[in-house]
Amino acid sequence: MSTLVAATVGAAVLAASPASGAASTLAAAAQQSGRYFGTAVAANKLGDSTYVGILNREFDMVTAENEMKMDATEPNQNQFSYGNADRIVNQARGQGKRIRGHALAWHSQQPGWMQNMSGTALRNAMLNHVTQVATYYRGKIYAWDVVNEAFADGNSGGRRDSNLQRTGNDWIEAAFRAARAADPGAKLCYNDYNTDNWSHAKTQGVYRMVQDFKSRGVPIDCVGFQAHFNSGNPVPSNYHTTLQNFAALGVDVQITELDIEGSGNTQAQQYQGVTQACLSVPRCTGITVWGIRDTDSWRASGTPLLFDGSGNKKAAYNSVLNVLNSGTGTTPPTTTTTTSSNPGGGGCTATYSEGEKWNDRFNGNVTVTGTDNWVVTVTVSSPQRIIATWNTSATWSSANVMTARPNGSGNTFGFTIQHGGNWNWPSISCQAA
Ligand code: G2I
Repeated sequence: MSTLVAATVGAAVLAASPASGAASTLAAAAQQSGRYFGTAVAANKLGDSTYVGILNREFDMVTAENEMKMDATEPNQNQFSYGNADRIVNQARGQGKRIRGHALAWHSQQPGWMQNMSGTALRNAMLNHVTQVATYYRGKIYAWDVVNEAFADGNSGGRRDSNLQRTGNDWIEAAFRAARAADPGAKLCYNDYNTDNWSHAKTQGVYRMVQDFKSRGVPIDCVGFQAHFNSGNPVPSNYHTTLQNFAALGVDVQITELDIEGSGNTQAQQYQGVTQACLSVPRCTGITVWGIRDTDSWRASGTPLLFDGSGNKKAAYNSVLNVLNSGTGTTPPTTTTTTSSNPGGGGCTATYSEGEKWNDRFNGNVTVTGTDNWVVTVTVSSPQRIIATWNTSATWSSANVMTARPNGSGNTFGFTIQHGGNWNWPSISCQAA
């Protein structure tokens, strides 16, 4: 396997300190392109002032390293326990940080009572867990890892055997539907490791599942790439391709558990490559590292993180910060724009922007520039239906295709889409009339 060694690595990127005027923290630097920079946090370290100092200064997204897992949140069936998870959530929210929820359903870290279950009883217990935990944290979670690590390693490209898998192949989509119903505002992610190399069977297997989910309207919004790297499993040279191909399915992609064993410039270059890969994909919305100091890591002996055991910034820190500050980041969309011009001259641009979301429906708005006399075509995909409009006069040429014209309210109009589980944005085009 070839490792990623960017041709552009040079003194500027690995300089000891950021250029003047550039952002001086990971979060501020990531925010310049609309992204976040997060870390995993352990509740039992929140009394460590060095740890909390770095956390508060550098990161704007937090993942509970273990405290939201099934064994932690439901130690006895139907008895939920949120103390340690809440400590992390409250600390993060108190500092204005967002939360990635990790993880609702997983073959590992199951409480003992669940490990011994099977069949319908296990399926129902899993769905109840997803519903209860996602409901408890409703409105507080940016994105949930709904299902974690469900694909097999090796060359099969298929599912991992587990008690959950043996409840039926549809257990993953059932978990996603339950999560959507419980917290419609959270992005719902599938999260896995060894899915970074585009040519690996496991990557392809996950890709086919996401493609299938999107085509059938199963509610999935994002794919998490854990990104645990070491010399035996280096950053692949085709990482950008992997992220871009998943994003092209209509999902956000996120680096969710990044750590890279090593030291010095070799490690810094690998971190640089991962950061560049994310910045080059508009729908790569953020990066999370799996811990703060090397000594906080689950792989502490591999010194895989951005701060040393004393909390000092490593070369890898500076390389990540400088890439984030380089101004090369594409911007994640909350809007999409189409421009068209008429053969005889005149044209217009229509910009779609996301509105509010509910369990069963979401709003969208379109703003037209270039003319006051426009015709905008809004096409939704099955089973979606437009059930309300405002600030426009609308006609339908088929159930999926709406034609919108000005009604004297200006050049911004909106609509509500009943989505039937399909959260894709409509496609829009405008004509100057
Ligand atoms: O294994 C690395 C990560 C792989 N992807 C999913 C992540 O959830 C996973 O995180 C690790 C944590 O970093 C470890 O901290 O998950 C492990 C468990 O699967 C965590 O290890 C556990 C130990 O197994 C327990 O013995 C220990 O009590 O950490 C617990 C708290 O330190």
